[in-house]
Amino acid sequence: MSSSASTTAVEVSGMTCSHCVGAVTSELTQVDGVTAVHVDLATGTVEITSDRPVPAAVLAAAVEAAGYELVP
Ligand SMILES: [Cu+2]
Repeated sequence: MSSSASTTAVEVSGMTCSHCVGAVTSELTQVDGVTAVHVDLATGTVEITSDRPVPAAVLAAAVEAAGYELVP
């Protein structure tokens, strides 16, 4: 694991089942620099690991592309 990797936790609203988790995970995984995505469905928390800092707006756009919303 690289020491320059960073992990960001965000909250996503609207996820209700494993399909939602899959959609959000798939969109975020395609974001440039993102190396891992872990979704906690119970809390709506999404942990994003990237090999470089990823702007919050880029993460928000990916979550929206999946059909969900980032909680500010
Ligand atoms: Cu669902």
